[in-house]
Amino acid sequence: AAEDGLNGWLRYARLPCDIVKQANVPATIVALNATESSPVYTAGQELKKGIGGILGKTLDVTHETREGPSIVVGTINTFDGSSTIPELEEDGFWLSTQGDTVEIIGQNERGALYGAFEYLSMLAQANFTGVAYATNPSAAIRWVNQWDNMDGTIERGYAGLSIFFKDNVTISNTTRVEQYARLLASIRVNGIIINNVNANPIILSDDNMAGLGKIADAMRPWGVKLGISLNFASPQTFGGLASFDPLDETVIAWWNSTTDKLYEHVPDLAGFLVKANSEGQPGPITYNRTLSEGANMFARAAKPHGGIVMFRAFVYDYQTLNESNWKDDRANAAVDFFRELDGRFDDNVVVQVKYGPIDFQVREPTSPLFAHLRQTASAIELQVAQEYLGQQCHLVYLPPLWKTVLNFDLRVDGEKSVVGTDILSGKRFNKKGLTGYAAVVNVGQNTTWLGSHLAMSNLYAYGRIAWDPTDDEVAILEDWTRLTFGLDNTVRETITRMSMASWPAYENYTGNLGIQTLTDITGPHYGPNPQSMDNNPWGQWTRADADSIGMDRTVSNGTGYAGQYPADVAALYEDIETTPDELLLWFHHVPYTHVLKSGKTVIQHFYDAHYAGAETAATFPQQWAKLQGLMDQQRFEETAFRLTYQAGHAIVWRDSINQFYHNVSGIPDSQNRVGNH
Ligand code: GCW
Repeated sequence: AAEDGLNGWLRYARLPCDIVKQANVPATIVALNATESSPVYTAGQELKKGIGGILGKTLDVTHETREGPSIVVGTINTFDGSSTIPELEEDGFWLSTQGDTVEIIGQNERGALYGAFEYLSMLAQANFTGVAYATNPSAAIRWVNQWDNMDGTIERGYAGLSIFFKDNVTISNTTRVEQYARLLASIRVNGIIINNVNANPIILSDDNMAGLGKIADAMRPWGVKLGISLNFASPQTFGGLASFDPLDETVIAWWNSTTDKLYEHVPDLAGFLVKANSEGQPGPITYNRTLSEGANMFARAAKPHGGIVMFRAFVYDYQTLNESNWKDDRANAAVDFFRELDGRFDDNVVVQVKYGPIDFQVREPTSPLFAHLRQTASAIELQVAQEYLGQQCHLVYLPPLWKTVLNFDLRVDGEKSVVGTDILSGKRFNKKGLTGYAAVVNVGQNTTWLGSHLAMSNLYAYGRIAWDPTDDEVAILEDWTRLTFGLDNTVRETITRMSMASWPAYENYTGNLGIQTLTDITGPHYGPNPQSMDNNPWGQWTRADADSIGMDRTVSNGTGYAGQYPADVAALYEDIETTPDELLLWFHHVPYTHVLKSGKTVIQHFYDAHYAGAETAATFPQQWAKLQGLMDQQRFEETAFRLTYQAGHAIVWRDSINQFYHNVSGIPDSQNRVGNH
């Protein structure tokens, strides 16, 4: 069972006999011109393994074209079949199952591997229809980030210790690394940053550079490129220089030679990720240099090697935020820092922007920074690790949350500017090439990878959505469920129903109307703690007092954040009448008795929503109980345990939050559930 968990959605479980009989699969796999360890070679082996599992057939793998029907996998350059293949973009592929020969043809080797996984996904779901289509990625950057520390712990990791590091060095056994790369390749993720953005410079030691070489070797057959996070102060703290000023010649020379050395070990290193001048991290501002000057220093070192720099927009100063100043607002920070730098970044810098302006909350408005980076490549940062969303102890299927941002139209200059399809695709500002997606994943040594079986749907969906942000979240979930749990309808319908109800429920019991996840903000970000949000410099304030609640982010009377959006959107949020209820308290400070569009007061909405959310969570273990016998007992029990816990914890959330606001406001619940009875 542990082995199965490691396979995630790539289990290749045998289909029932009557279904196997319907499958008509050629007897030979031709992995065109594949050299050992190349992604096309991997594709050949994976097809053999998958078909062996799914259909119980043993296929031969060859590397030259053969007479007779076969499964041909290779790149467009090596393909000599008869199909006319539509134009393919980088990493794209063509899949045809219509003729006797199955054609899986990639624009590059990676694309060929992606096509092989696509074909296997169809077979595993007993989909034997004839298809012929080409598919291309929405964006070139589809990465994951791990926040693994060099000592083997993982910041915001909920599934055990690191698979990459231990005791300040890389782990020499790369078995898990390779298994992870396989999962990532199957969802078309093409890059990974393996160490925490709060970076330890020791990753640059000679031993660790050699270790990175081994890690890259383990992932290369899967087309997953390695990158690392850098600590801005490394030249001083690790290199022994007097300074880390990005304009200092000795500092520049140090980074250049360090980068050259890294590329000797990892010739195809994807690049760097940098968190600078944020939450205590060093950065260029320490020397009164701009963030772009800092980013460009790395970009110039990486440029000759074809590397890129993902520079995080999550920059704010938590020491100077002061709640007694009505106009202070952490949400303003990213645009305040980056707006005027647009156009000043080198062309191999990508600014990596969290989906909302604060920090992975249960609901946030779309980051307005996406509207300001017109000449600068940008990528969105999502989080598969459920930091504020129940840390994998709660089932929360995240794509519906991600879609609120990806589908949002920022109306730049009054024109359609949808975040996913227009901005992250590079189309709106004409910057095809370097845009895309990063997700903080934080898998660990746990045999489920994320600590929970059901949480894996989020990782699977992340890859699908980065490839195509219009991909339907329910369809994705159904595919994942079939691949993970088999073809049983009850299992699929139950998991789909629960998953689709899960984010709305979680929002209901942890923080609704745009007030953020009311968790322990200074500590683990887990469990209810509404009082911890205020009276500290972290800037995730609610401004709750005896009569009123919410952040006034209007231009007319508040922090001005609403004005960071293009005009149409700014107007929408400036006016309380047009602000949607779900973001009311993000943008406006109102009395608890303010009446929502739904007709309820804010406080009564709080009470009701918390009851509704906990009620939904209470149905999860009941729904799950009906699946006993429809899957292996281990996954059934482990999941039942988590869902039962979630149902209980949802009540804890409900009662602490309701009680807290009942106490501060003194307003009774119209249904008399809250308070002392
Ligand atoms: O939300 C905060 C997290 C930190 C994290 C930081 C970031 C890696 O609580 O743990 O640090 O965001 O994204 O840099």
